[in-house]
Amino acid sequence: MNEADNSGKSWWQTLPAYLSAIATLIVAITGVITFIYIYHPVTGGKGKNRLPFPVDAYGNCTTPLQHDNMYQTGIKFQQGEGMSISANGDWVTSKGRPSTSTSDANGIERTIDLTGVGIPIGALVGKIGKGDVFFIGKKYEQQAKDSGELYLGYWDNYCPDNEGSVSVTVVGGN
Ligand SMILES: [Ca+2]
Repeated sequence: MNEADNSGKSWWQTLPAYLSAIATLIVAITGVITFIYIYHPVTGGKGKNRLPFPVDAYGNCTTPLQHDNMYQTGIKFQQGEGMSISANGDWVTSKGRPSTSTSDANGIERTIDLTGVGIPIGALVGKIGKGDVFFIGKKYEQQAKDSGELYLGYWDNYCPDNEGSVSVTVVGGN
């Protein structure tokens, strides 16, 4: 009799904890699904059927002093909005010295930073509206740092000897 009473009491005391745990689980699962929807490059996000942009090492060359030639995507982001950017292909920062100056969108080497702002030469960079230039590389999944149109460029300190382009896919924004 006492044992039955105890187990009954124990069950009722434990119930709120179970409900709380289930509620927490539901919230967590919803969060994961939302995250996947926003960031997943194929199943989620706006603009998933957009064609890639050809960003050119020469035509879209970008330096600390010159952002005027960045590729204008026409896609506008709101600060905090999820964005997914991926880039395929190789480009060259010094024609005639391809073995040492060819790279993918991650840049020649993470340590080669001739411009002094922490971004390697040869990297794909972005800028949103009037915000600062930021490193994108081959794969970038972040929330937008600023609001405005997304611009893309090739990061360098000397542009006339550049060659090649990468194909950039952008998911998110309007
Ligand atoms: Ca160059």
